[in-house]
Amino acid sequence: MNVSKENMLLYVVTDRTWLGSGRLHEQVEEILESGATFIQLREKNLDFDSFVAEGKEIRRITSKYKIPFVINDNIKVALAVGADGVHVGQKDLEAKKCRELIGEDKILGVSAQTKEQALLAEKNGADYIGVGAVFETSTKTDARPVSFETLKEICSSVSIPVIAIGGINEDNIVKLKGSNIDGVAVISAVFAARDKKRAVKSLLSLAKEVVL
Ligand code: TZP
Ligand code: MG
Repeated sequence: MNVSKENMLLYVVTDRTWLGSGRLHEQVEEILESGATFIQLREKNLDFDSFVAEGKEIRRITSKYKIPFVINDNIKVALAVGADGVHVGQKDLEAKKCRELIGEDKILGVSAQTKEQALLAEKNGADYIGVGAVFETSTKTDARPVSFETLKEICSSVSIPVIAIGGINEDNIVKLKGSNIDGVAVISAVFAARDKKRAVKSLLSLAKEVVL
């Protein structure tokens, strides 16, 4: 499935770390209402049934807002939920195998840290590439740093959309200008924010400036 470049602008990845007593799907609704253009459900500690139940709630909301919705790293969950696709990293199932399992109609996102990985992912059926960590982050402790030069090189090498991820916030997002990315992916800049609506609106308008 082709994803439109407009959908890559502000890609929000879920995280329960700052959830407190709230419900994740309610936060996702707030985030979509405020203009997020893509949602990835990322769960590292849920069992299959709870992951699917959560996914179905978020599926309902993303459908209502007509926003693409992918599941991190778990094809079985993605299919059970009726998500639009999956996102996999370099340590997960390889892109080619993922594409075979999900079929041509689903979205396949792949994380890459080098030009070679990005080109291979594109060849193997990826619809977009996530590149990072572009800045320091404590959200994913094993994230490898990717330089601005490498980010730029990846953008000019592949013809599918590229989004940057890792430590991106309202203060540093402008530093990505000139890299030729199609959007940014964030976790803590939205989920750790006290006012998520304000954070999303601000990041979206900054992302538009960076991508232009
Ligand atoms: N992949 C590379 S960095 C990262 C992921 C999932 C974490 C992004 O989280 P944050 O809070 O936006 O730095
Ligand atoms: Mg992964």
